Amino acid sequence: MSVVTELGYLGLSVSDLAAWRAYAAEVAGMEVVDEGEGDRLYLRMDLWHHRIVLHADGSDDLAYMGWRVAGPQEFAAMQEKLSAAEIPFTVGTEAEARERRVLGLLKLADPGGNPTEIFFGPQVDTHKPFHPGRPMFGKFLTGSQGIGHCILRQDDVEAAAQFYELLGLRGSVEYHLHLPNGMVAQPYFMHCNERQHSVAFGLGPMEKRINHLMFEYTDLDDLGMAHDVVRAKKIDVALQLGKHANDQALTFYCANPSGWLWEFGWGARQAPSQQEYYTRDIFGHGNEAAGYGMDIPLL
Ligand code: MBD
Ligand code: FE
Repeated sequence: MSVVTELGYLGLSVSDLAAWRAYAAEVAGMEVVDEGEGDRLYLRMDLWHHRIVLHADGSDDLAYMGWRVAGPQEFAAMQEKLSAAEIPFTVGTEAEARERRVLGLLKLADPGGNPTEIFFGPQVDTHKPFHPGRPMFGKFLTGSQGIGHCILRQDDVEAAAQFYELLGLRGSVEYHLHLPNGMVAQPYFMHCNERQHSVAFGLGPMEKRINHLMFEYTDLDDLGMAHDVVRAKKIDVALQLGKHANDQALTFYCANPSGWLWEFGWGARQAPSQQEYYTRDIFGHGNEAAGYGMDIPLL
């Protein structure tokens, strides 16, 4: 049995690399690494070589998601599982693995068409202390919980759930949200480690592949500092500070330079062992800037 253990890395397509460099460092506090390639920047959140690659290729969307398996045996077993399920994939060449700074990877697409990679053996630069892009009180919460979570476009929620179950994630609908138009939004959340969810979908039609990336600070004061910077720079806030019912994280959502959202968070609880659903959040998360696909009534 081979299962993915974390959402390990992300590739983002961007049009304005300079704006992204400033945003990642000065707003979020990530470490920007420029290896002089010209077409990309690396974002560090911990001791890994990188957690995010910004590819300056002109589109402003998710480029790929990297899901980790433990090692070479699990990587081989995952290939067998995908083949048995008749899900097409290609095994990355040595050059492709080197480009991602991993020992091995395969490439496929999820049912929503989102480019997906499964890898093992990330390059971890234990000799190079994490150096935040701005002063930080604490760290990014990664480790066995991975980078954070993504909300993705999926036209067929059932197919998406089946695909991510095959990869080894678990979950179901966690909210029934009554929309002004009389419909009930039923977003679906899935996890593969202590992080309450690593991927979610089912929020309706979306323009981009990704609605948001959520990442988490270990220290509440870093969330507060990020919030101050976002307000001082007058960056669009789509959802105000509030606490979700499912992961119980204190978060807010603001626009990134590609026009989709980053959800800044702190204090999430771990996934309960049995399924629950909610009809609203604990507090906050009021709608502010419209048009980011998060105009949903969480309260
Ligand atoms: C989340 O992280 C989220 O983005 C939404 C919409 C609801 C609950 C938790
Ligand atoms: Fe979220």
